[in-house]
Amino acid sequence: MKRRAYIGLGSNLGDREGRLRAAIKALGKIAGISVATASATYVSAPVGASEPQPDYFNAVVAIDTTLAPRALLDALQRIEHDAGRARVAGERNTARTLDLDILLIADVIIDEPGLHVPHPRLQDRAFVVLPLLEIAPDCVIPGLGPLRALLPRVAGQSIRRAPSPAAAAA
Ligand code: GSY
Repeated sequence: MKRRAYIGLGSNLGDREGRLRAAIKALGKIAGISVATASATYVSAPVGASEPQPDYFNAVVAIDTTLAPRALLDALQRIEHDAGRARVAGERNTARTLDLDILLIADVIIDEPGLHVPHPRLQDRAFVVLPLLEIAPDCVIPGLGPLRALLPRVAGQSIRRAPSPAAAAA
């Protein structure tokens, strides 16, 4: 069964825009995933960082996938690993070469160790809500309702849209 899913991408180390482009390309090469649309790139200050870090580049892509949610998560973690992302147990809000998060998988709700869908902090982050709204304006978040209705929650967060689309030259 093929399902529409949305993946959040972020990078705040190294060639941030290049890393997003490479990650979208890598996603499209995985058997069982096809990339449907990519948002623009959005730039914002790190949320929750305890020490100075570079700004994040973020984007959201829509994919169609036949992978089971756990297999999708494994695939995303392999791409992160290949981009040099080191996961250190217990470390939160550290700078990272690449972060790939499952935001939504159709109308699926999952609450298991290490796998929470929809993404539990989706509604609090302008760097997720804005790019998602750009590519899926009529999206309804299971358990939360229409994505559009979340806009006021993140309206106070400072974020700008970069000129080139995340998938440019991918
Ligand atoms: O949640 C993913 C990593 N991350 C981000 C991010 O992607 N963008 C911004 N602006 N801040 C962030 N803080 C963390 S952690």
